[in-house]
Amino acid sequence: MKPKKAVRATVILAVAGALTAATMVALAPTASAGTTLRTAAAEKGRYFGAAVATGKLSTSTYVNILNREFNSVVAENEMKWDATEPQQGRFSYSGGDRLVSHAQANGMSVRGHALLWHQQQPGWAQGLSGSALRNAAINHVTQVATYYRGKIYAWDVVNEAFADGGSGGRRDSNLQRTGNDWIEAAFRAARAADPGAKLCYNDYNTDGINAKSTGIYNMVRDFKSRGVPIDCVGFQSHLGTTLAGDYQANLQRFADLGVDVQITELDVMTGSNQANIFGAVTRACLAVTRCTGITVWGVRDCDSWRGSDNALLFDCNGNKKSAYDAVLNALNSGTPIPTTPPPNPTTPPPNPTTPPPNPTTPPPGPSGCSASVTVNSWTGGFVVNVKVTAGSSGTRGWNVALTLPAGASVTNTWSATASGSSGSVRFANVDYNGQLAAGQVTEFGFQGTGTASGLAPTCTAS
Ligand code: 9MR
Repeated sequence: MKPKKAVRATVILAVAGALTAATMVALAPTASAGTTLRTAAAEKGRYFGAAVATGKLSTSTYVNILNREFNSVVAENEMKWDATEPQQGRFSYSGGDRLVSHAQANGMSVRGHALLWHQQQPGWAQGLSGSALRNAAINHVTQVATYYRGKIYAWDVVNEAFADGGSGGRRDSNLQRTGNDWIEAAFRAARAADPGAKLCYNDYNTDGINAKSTGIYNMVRDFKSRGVPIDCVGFQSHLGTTLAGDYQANLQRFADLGVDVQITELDVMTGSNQANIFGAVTRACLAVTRCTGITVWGVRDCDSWRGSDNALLFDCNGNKKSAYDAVLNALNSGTPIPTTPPPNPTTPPPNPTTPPPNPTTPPPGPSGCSASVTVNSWTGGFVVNVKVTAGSSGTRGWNVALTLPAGASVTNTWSATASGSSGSVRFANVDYNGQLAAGQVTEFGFQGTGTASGLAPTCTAS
């Protein structure tokens, strides 16, 4: 996509101001000024990240800036579908692994980009449609998110699925033609594969309240109301020479739905307004409590996909630009994420005459264990997420049995070991999730072909 250059009037955000009294009370004391982007952002409880081309990790100017200034990275290309599954079912993680190792060695978190996107699909996927494509896409999400489980702070599960222009609807693509539920199927599969990662929807031309951002807003609201797992929305922010006056208000309306927001691919057209816009975007993020971090889409101007736009914070020699100073100043003067307010000292203590709960009463719940399933199906396939809850004695291990309808079969399983693939199937715990304390919950999942209706799991503890 191209950055949109003519965006409304030239309105630079005047941020701050709008803190409620309650928030003010809860703020941490002002921290000392950070001298790098990463320290300044960390002092405000945020990350500051860059998109990285792993091939440049051996260029010293590049890597010196990266390590000094950034505490989050995202692969510019190496974790996309064409890179990670170049042939169907054959996965390649070398580029992504290199970035993850670099991040781990340098105290950086990793954003994962992107599990599903209509662009940069491998040729074999471009040639698929219908349930074959749906199965392949969900399998891709499952495999890649499982492989990187525990290493990714936030995944762009789905990238750029909404149309430009005024429709506010979905973009046509091979993925969209598998059925409108492809996005929620992807989010459910990602949650089952890596329950610890934040799951984001990511898009561009959403830098303000407009038809496209409103379409996404409505999807997120719908997902939250139906329990589809979504944790965050990424605003790419490939910007031109102006910034929408409601940029911050747009972030805030998403945050008010109960998701985090992140600026995920920031770059800005060169010119007299560039530093102002970088500063205004940074201030907007810091003024929104749930804006957890900012990523710029590259390190130096010459690293950028935008070529002669000179759209980043460092020039080609690695010198800081005035845009850098604007961002650093905005970070240092921004609002820290509020700490949890201390309990109100004027609240009266609980009534001392209320008898304490009887300590000999056993905790509620049966001994053994119980299991429940969430099924996400589409024509020809399904993903099942199984929640195992330990009873009052806890478990040393567990076994879940269920019967699949005729014609259904399991194609892969995560966080459990399956015996059998059709009819009666049993799933046993793996090493790390067998031992559960009373009431503790663990989850595993499996994917299959056919239909998985009416599943009635039974759980046996050992
Ligand atoms: O910066 C990426 C560039 O190297 C690739 O050639 C391009 C391929 O489509 O993707 C660029 O990154 C895009 C990102 O993945 C999604 N949002 C738009 C970014 C810029 O096009």
